[in-house]
Amino acid sequence: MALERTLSIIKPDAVGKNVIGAIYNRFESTGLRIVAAKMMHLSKEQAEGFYAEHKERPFFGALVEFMTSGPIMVSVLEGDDAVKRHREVMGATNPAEALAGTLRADYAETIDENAVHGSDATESAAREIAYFFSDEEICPRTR
Ligand code: RTP
Ligand code: MG
Repeated sequence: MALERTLSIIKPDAVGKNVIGAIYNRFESTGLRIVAAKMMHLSKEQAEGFYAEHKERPFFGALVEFMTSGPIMVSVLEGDDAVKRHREVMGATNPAEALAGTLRADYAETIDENAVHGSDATESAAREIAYFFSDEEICPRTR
């Protein structure tokens, strides 16, 4: 198994529900380590840039509006197979299809407001981490 990093976003709906700690707890108990974190309230430009790959999709406008509707918690998670492991903890994009015990089953209401984001591959993880964090802001494990 490879040690990987992935980008996590706790989205405005979940921050509004006051479950940042509960979600971090789930990451830690599944073997993922938080190596960088910050709270942000994205501008329209920042949200559009982050989701640029979706700009032709019909849900793009609603997605940007949602992601700018309140603060988010952005984190870098590190661990063995972190990208896949994180996606498993998150559950399916549509919470109606998310397995019991996943974050989206527990905290998401709809496909549009689905509590969390996670990078979908190591390449997108590298790009997404660099979108929000400088190298100096990432603090790998030392003990
Ligand atoms: P994410 O990027 O947020 O981790 O979610 P994902 O990979 O599971 O889903 P993706 O296809 O990348 O879509 C990004 C976000 O856009 C919203 N979405 N809405 N109404 C729809 O059909 C629809 N499809 C996607 C969701 O908020 C999704 O997380
Ligand atoms: Mg995605």
